[in-house]
Amino acid sequence: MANIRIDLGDITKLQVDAIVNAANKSLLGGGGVDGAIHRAAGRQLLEECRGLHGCETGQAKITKGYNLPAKHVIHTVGPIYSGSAEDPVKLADCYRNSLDLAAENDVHSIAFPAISTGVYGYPKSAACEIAVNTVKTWLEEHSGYEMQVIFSCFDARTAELYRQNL
Ligand code: AR6
Repeated sequence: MANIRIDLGDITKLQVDAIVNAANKSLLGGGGVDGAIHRAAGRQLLEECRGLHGCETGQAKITKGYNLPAKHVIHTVGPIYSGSAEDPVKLADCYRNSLDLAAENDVHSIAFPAISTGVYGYPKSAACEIAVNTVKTWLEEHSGYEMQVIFSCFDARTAELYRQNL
């Protein structure tokens, strides 16, 4: 699809309307991509996040990007992988709810990390397939809305998995 691309590198460097954070329910920072986003955005991001009072798994909340090149951060909470039937449902919810929130906020370019595939242990290949299918479906259902989607991959193996699924 013309409006989807893969970027190999650090999501915090991307100049887009919104980057998505793979956060935890507290929304108060952590390791992985969450830590990198908070470090790059600065203290003000944490202050705004305190006012959001957390987020449920599969849901999404939006803040400003502060010192990031991205205008906004969309914080979503992926499922902690357990092998249950809920996992793929919640992971798909993350992508769909982030895109809905993006569109409500006039976001026309958005970058996603591979949600849940780090600390939360979701098998990369399965997670990648869900990410691609959910994003493609959303774009098809919102074909009148201009949206560029970037899959931000921190390592070459993840980028290759996206390439295969696209
Ligand atoms: N840019 C793009 N992708 C990245 C970056 C980066 N700078 N850093 C890591 N990744 P993870 P999760 C990739 O663990 O599994 C946090 O502590 C990484 O290689 O960041 O959803 C939160 O606070 C992996 O493929 O998120 C939560 O507690 C992907 O991002 C918990 O981790 C997601 O890895 C969330 O775990």
